[in-house]
Amino acid sequence: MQQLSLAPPPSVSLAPADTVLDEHVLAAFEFGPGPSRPDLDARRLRVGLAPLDGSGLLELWRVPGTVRHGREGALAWSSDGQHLFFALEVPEAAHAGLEATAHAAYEQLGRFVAGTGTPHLLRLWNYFDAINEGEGDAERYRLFCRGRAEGMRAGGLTGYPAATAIGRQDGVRVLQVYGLAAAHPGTAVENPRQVSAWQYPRQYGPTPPLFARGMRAGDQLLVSGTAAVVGHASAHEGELAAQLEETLANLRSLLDRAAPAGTRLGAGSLLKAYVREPGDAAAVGRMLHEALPDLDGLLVLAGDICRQELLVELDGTQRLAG
Ligand code: 3EB
Repeated sequence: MQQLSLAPPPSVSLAPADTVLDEHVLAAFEFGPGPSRPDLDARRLRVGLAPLDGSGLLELWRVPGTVRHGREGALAWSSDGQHLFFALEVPEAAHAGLEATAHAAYEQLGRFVAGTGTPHLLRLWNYFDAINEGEGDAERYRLFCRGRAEGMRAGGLTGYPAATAIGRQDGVRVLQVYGLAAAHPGTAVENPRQVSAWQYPRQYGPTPPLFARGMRAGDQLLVSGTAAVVGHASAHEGELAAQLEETLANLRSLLDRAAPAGTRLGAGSLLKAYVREPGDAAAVGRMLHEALPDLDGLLVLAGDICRQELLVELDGTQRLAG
């Protein structure tokens, strides 16, 4: 198979909160309330989702090369020349609502990555408050989807990266868009159990979500937010355990399609679980450790899923068998 990514992809791990960020750290995610302070170190990103299991851990993205980092206006960046991490945090009050905010953020990040030697988007994370607020097509997730599509077009972004979109429960009206781009394109992968998100029918909103189910880069699969969506429909409304099992079936199906034989969910998987009800965290942690006893790591975070009826979503990274 052709190797598109010349530099090895970043390695991802969970680390203690007081880990010193050396020159090989591309990004360090912290979770929980508190201000994001990329002004102190552009690599230190904070997402206001309450950690419910794996509390206080950092999600660390490391590269073999030497990382430079800095800021350009509202955008924080870090790069070793092969991989670029970027973070945009845009107050919704700075624009006329969430749709315009998403438009502006995506246009800005499209223009920014185009001006670097690392223009190929691999992975994006989107976090914003109250994702399910608003009725029908006025739901904030749908407004975000529309603004994202407009901003991608305006910013010259073609092709769909792996992505996550999750609602914070913190009341802070700031759109956070974080991402990873590379000098060489990854290979986007879809899941045969699921309709591609960009082909979702009209009933889920006027503008479909633009993301790939996964992105393969070197010996790693970047796994998008995955929930109990089969075909295009939500399965097991209101049933936590059944939704989690369906989500694991989706992940296994994605690996069957995208990963070499010998890659299994478990060893080599680093997962984040987003749970709508904080009270579900312990059960989700228990079920995941039971199903995947050799998991590399798990963070359980309180977060809202983009469809009201979904209770849990997983994303993460998967090391591929050699
Ligand atoms: C889904 O399968 C669940 O809008 O970027 C997962 C991952 C979901 C990314 C996004 C949405 C997004 O449709 C929701």
